Amino acid sequence: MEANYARKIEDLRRRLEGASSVLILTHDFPDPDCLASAFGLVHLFSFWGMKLSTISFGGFVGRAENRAMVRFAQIESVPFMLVSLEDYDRIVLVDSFPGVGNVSLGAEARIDAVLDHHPHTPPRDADFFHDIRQDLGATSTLVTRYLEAAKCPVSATLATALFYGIKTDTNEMSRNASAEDLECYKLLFDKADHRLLSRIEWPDRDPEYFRILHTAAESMTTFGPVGYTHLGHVQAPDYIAEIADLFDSLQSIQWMVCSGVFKKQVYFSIRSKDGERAGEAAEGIAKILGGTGGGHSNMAAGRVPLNGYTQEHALAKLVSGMKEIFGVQGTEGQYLLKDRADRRE
Ligand SMILES: [Mn+2]
Repeated sequence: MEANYARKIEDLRRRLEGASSVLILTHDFPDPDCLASAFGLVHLFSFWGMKLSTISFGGFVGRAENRAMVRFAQIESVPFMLVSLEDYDRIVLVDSFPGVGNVSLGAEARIDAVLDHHPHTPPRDADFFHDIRQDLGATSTLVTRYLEAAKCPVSATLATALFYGIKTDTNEMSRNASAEDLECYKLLFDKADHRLLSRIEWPDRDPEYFRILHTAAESMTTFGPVGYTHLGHVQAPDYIAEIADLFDSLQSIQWMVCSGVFKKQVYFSIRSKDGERAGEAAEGIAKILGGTGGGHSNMAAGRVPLNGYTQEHALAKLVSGMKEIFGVQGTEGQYLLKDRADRRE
């Protein structure tokens, strides 16, 4: 195992050799795992003598916890729209894969390295460095291994970020967590700054969060074992994932689907309690609606352009697609809060 990482990081180092600037790209609406991974790579690359590594993403950081992480760990980034690709000698993609749709980088752009743990298979003739570890619950685990193998010092702040990345992506070691994730989790636990961690995990929240909670509860509908809620327009798409996580805890359901509209696209997140076919379902629903989707067996997401259709039309299609994919076409929806309509008056 160790030797494997040593070889991998040697490949990566060679791939970056001679570069003085590296652009590290994450998903447009980054989660703690990709932020921590990118932050870890900044440390690794500077340890390797690269003068400039810049973290960038197309959207912004939405969840209060993630914003707290960026602020307290001082993870610096540049908005993708302000980045000139030609200013960078190398481009590295973390926690994502070329052409997946959640990264602003154009399909024609050159990529030098990809580090990911989502189920993607690089083409045989891929001319970029790639380490795609589907067996890992978090890219942060992979980056922790790289730092270890490179003997790069890990500060308490970096350890905290990586720990939180693994913790959130594996839902505290309960989701897709491998022995390696657990090993890194323990290692980072000892190195982390737990006061900093607590400030990240219990952040101040803006009123928008509470408005969304209210909307989510009011719109929550069950179709047998499938829960569904729609948040309307959201200020950041990661609220959708957050609500999917929270509402997946409803007793009676096996699957949870949450949708919302952001910048003329319907975003949706799917959770599966038993870790069954969430990724497949997201792909299937996206296919029916003409969008993109995919993910893990127990957590997945997708997005569909409105293409001039109204939100209502798109949602009706989303709901019928969802019912088809989960095989609950004949089931009538039940509001979680039965008196929803009355209470609205
Ligand atoms: Mn991840």
